[in-house]
Amino acid sequence: MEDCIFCRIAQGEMDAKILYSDEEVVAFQDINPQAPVHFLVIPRKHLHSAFQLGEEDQHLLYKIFHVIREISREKGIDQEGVRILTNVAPGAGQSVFHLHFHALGGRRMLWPPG
Ligand code: DGP
Repeated sequence: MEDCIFCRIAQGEMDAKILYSDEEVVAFQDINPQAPVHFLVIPRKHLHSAFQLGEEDQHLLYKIFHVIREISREKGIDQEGVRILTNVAPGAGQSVFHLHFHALGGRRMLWPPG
């Protein structure tokens, strides 16, 4: 989608610190990190949110979680704990309307979240 910033990052038209990229998914540092480690993993396919996932996207979900695990290992946070989340709709905090999973670590996570 032309006016989607995450599509533009995935296509290399906008700068981001890319951590991983293949034909299906892209991972990059969050521009406004909320923890010592905070990255996002997105499908290249433009989906508005997790609620637009279809049965045909099952592999994509596996892939996203696989990439999160691998990057978490590389960053050395996989053992101590990683908060993985996706916001759906503004009321839950979604501000970019291209499906993305946050992965946060490197500090103690609180529950309940704000
Ligand atoms: P959410 O609020 O759940 O939709 O998360 C959107 C996240 O995206 C937020 O943590 C900040 C991040 N973000 C927004 N714009 C950019 C950008 O242009 N580059 C990068 N790297 N991250 C962005």
